[in-house]
Amino acid sequence: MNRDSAKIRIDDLRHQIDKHNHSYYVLDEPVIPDPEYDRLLRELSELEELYPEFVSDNSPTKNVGAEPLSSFEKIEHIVPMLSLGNALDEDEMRAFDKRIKDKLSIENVIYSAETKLDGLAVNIFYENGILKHAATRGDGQTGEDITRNIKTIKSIKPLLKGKNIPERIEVRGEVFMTHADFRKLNQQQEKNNQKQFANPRNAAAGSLRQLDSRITANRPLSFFAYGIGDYEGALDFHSHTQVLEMLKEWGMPVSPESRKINGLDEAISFHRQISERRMTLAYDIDGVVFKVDDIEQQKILGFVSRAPRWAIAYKFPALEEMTQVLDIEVQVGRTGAITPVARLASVKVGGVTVMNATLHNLDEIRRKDVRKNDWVYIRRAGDVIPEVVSVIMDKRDENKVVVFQMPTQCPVCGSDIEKQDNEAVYRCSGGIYCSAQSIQAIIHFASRKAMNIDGLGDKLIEQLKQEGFITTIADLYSLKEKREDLIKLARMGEKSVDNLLAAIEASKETTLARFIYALGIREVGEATARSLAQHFRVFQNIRVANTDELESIQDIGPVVAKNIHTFFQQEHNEEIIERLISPEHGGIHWEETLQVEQSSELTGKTFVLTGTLISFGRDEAKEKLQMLGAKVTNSVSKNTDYVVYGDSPGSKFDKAKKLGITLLSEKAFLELLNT
Ligand code: D41
Repeated sequence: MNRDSAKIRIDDLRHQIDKHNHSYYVLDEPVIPDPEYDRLLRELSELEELYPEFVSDNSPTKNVGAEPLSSFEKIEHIVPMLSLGNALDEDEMRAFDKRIKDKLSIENVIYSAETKLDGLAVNIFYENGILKHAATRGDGQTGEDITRNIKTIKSIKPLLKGKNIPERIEVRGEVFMTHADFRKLNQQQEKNNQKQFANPRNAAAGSLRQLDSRITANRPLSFFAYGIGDYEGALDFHSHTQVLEMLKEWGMPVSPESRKINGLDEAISFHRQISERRMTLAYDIDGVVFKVDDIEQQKILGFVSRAPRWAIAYKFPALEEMTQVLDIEVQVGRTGAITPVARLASVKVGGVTVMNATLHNLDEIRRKDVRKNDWVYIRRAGDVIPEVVSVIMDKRDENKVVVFQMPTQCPVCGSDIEKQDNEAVYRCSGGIYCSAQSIQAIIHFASRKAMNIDGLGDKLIEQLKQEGFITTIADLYSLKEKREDLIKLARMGEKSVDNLLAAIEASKETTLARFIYALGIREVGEATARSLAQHFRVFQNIRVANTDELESIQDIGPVVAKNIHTFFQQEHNEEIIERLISPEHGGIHWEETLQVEQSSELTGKTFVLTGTLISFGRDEAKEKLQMLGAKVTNSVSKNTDYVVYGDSPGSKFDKAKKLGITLLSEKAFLELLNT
């Protein structure tokens, strides 16, 4: 690069960084992730070092941070709030350690280490132990007066307690938000139709910089103190460790993850330990801060351009990165839930290469407005599944992005995709047929309360599926033809194969209720399966029942009725059921106590019952009608053939009259049954 192009690049970088500073510090809405920002800033410092003639006091390298918002009062810090240098890898950490040893002419450095919280630095000023005012870090010299907001944070005490309280002291620390509080806040924001925060840091920043402190009071903010600024009073400390101890004694919260460190090797290993535990902490951290523990040594080291030479932030790989969405596809979970997934241009996030990120569900895609070809932030936080945080709208090319459409057919098995009105998720209705769900389906089918196949556990099912012995539950009943192959299977002896085949054989004799339950229809548990068996008696009637009929059964609401109906509507499911119950194949059977009489005058007729019947209970009447092949539904419509009324009939009686439907008194009904 020559001098001219360096000048152009320097100007360009300064312009970009200024813009990002404004987005980050003033608007609390960063446009690029931190590592991207760090790269720009580093490139600029390097160029300024190579071409000192272009160094300027207005450069963002000289002035990290932003002007305070005009709407807050300004407060000057008594002692400036310094910034922190970074080490991005072990080599840079070694170089830092070496600089200190050289400068102090010592062999080994004692550090005080603490987690680096990803929040906002603040300065809290106490006079005679009373909280007087508090300010954001601002540009390091002057911050914004956020006293009233700081006072709403529960862990920050308005009075210092204990002995040796100085006449005046500046306490420095970091305001942040825990993951749990962040999630709660975003849920609350959604309920109130307010904007979502992209991450806990933005949420903390947005909450702290409210002009109305009543809003801040409702935001769950936390605080850890990490040091002191100016003070006046007889304080007795010689190390940073003692400073933290002192702060703790006065009642200030201090990070529990702080420790004295003996030398570089221990520092590196502490950084690694914290890095491994990072995902399990309740809040975001982006590194470990190492500070020379001895205050005298700190004084000798001093600082360069607003950063102390005695401290460094040894950073972790960032948890947020940006990349491009190559496509949006759907995945089918073990329970049939359809989850949209963003396929990404691969990117390293938190030290792991990420190529996919979950988009959770369709509502989420619409809310974030994520489209194919968009640039997005990817985040790996508390858990390990990376997610799309937000779209970088600045980078959207309207001509290239494609709006996502939920497919209507399962990508794995082709069955219909269904959604229930009260749920955000879409589901594959393929149940027992869909191979994405079949393991789960087979495990359920074989379980004790279903077909009760002894010895067919989760592990074995998985193995049988992997080796191609079974794909659906129907295949279990052909296993006997593969006895010899099964014996060859790892860990399966002759005896255990025969035991398994015998258990499968024994499962064929069952009850209708168990069989229905075993099919694993969504939300059809044991009790519902029993109600269905009791009501319909004959399996065939369940298979053809419409949702009205199903809803007429106690405890079956519209959602479950729809699940049952949709299940039997799927051709694939019907094929499997046929195989299971056909005598030539599965041979599953049960005693059908009540058979439908061949045909009667009432076959196919629809009845509604209303009022109290004297000769028999409502259920008994229903049963009798069903035995004769009639249907009994709950509500009167133009499809109703007869309405039977007992004592004090309800509105169904009036409706039937209006629609001109044949009304039967109990006496007339009995006569009809007897013909
Ligand atoms: O947890 C932190 N974010 C943190 C920030 C920390 N644990 N210690 C810090 N120490 C300093 C010095 C060494 C300059 C007193 C800091 C910061 N500074 C800091 N935070 C924001 C800018 C600088």
